[in-house]
Amino acid sequence: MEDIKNLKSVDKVAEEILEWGKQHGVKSAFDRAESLKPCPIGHTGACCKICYMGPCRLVGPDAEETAAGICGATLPVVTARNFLRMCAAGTASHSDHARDMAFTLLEAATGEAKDFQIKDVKKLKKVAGILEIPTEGKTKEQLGKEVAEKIIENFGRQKGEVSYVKRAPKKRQEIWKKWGVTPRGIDREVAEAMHRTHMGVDQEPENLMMSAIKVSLADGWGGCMFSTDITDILFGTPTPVHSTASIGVMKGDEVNVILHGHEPTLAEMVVEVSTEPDIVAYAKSKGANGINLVGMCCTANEVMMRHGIPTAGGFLNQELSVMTGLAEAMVVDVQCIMPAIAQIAKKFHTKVITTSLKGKMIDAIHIEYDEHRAKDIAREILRLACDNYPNRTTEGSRVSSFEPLIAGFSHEYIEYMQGGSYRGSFRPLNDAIMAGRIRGVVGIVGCNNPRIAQDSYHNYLATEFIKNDILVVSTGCGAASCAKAGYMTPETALEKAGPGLREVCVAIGIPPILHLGACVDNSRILTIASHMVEEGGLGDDISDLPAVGIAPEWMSEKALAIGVYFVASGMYVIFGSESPVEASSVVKKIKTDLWEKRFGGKLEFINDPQVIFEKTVAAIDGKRDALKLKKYEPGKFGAERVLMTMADRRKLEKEQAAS
Ligand code: MSK
Repeated sequence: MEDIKNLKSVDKVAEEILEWGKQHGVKSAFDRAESLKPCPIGHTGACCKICYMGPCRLVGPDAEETAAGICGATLPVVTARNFLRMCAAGTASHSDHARDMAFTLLEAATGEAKDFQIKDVKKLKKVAGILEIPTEGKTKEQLGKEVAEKIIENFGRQKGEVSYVKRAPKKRQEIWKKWGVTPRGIDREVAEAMHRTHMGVDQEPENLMMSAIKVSLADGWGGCMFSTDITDILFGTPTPVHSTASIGVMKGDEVNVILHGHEPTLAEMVVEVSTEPDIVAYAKSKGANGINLVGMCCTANEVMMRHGIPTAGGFLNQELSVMTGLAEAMVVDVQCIMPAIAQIAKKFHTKVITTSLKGKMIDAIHIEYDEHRAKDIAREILRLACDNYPNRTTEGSRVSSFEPLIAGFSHEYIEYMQGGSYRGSFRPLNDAIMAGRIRGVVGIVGCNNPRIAQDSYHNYLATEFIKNDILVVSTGCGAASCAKAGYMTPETALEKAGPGLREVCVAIGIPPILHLGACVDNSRILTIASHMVEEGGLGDDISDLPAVGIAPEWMSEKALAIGVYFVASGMYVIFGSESPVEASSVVKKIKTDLWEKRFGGKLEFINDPQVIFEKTVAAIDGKRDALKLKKYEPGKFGAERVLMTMADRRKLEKEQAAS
């Protein structure tokens, strides 16, 4: 890793654009991260600004023991309070996204949002079953309405528990009950976290950190999981799809429209109308050969998983994609959108279009999304982009290389690929782990952060893990990193995976790094983990699985909430980059020792990918030992059931359909 220390990115195309920017005096977050050093208080102390007797700075060599704010809040209290607020903000963000999805489902079902339909009835029925809504004799619209209403009720629920809590293994639910962290309603947990952190309420670090667990559980087993399910119901549950990744997916002779942000509703409509003859003809009338849609951040993951729309990459590629000079429009909604894009766009011809009432931006064009006329708005946006095509100049770094990938691994498909429609299960995966063919599973998720060479930790860890027979599942910008590096193809298994993992991937025809979707789709990892427990042979709780969660280049509050809900679900979680609680040994002990004792999972911040790798492997091997599984040895496997190939599956399905 030494050689990447002086790099800004290991994404070759991004590097090319950054070089162009250097030569032409165009700066981006990569440059600002160099000139703007992180505030040192975050590393060595804490800053409290929740009331205006301060802000109070708690710094100094003995700050943990001696420093206090004007009210008397100590450094551990301030640190824990700040941490809890970050988790609450992360939960609020995912969950507000989920709420919008639920209202879209409701209006699609009642016919008020005519451009939306329920596409996946099988998934709708499955979700209805989990929510204990009878399905018999109901139209998909009736059922969709009931499902949407039940989910919406989960946000404002005051008592009881979030409906999806029961999807966790029984033992896990008991642990949550025992420690009083079972989330009630999503909004209630966010409101309570904000209340507890108001001046003069919760003064105990341990109590504050337990609240962080509770509010984050409302995110994972609430907001994120609801969002994933509703998106599947409305737009289809993903199945493997071919696509491409890199900023170089933009085309020199077409109108390039970048879909950036998180909520897939408008993006789906843009995808639908982009092939309408009138729109294509309009693009041609402006001199272009057509319309090229390109994704960015998590909207990219959503439209890629369902339509194969190429991704221009994750968070740190947003300004760079404008710097190509090829973007006619960048359409944004909520989350992870840099305020800098409207400013950098002024140097080129790109129009930045904000579409959410929640997320406006100075110098951007605002076209407000309204689900009641979603397709009309999508057409308006595309026409505006087409109108802008003739304004394209020669300014910009033209780049054109990209990598192929296979995306679309929903948990349903992962189950299907291990046995087909009739015998789908997690048995083969569990068996492969028990036999030592697969050593364990790692989730590599989360953002990019300009404090770390872009993609370097993601890509290093992903390749090292698969080399060591560890299956990697990925979401968010982590998935974009591996995709841009060309690691998300089945061929990667042959080139880079260890012997056991390679055999499994070749038998099923999958990449050794599976693209599971957007940030909210981390819920798919929770579902997979729960199914693996249910399947048997790997313990009776998520905390028993030889699995680790990693966010190596994290930066957002959402990432933190995700990390904490994985810890609360029983997983060892490692974050790269810096720790927001570094200054307090009291808080550090809570998120490691205390949380491990209570939940079987812990949260560590380790800013060295080599150490992250070593600790992950040690944790996986430790879990294997605890389960008394065969000791992992590369190339030496225990007995296991034979994995079904695609051909076997088709044959079996034909036979069963015929019988
Ligand atoms: S977009 S939260 S930078 S993963 Fe979901 Fe990427 Fe992190 Fe945003």
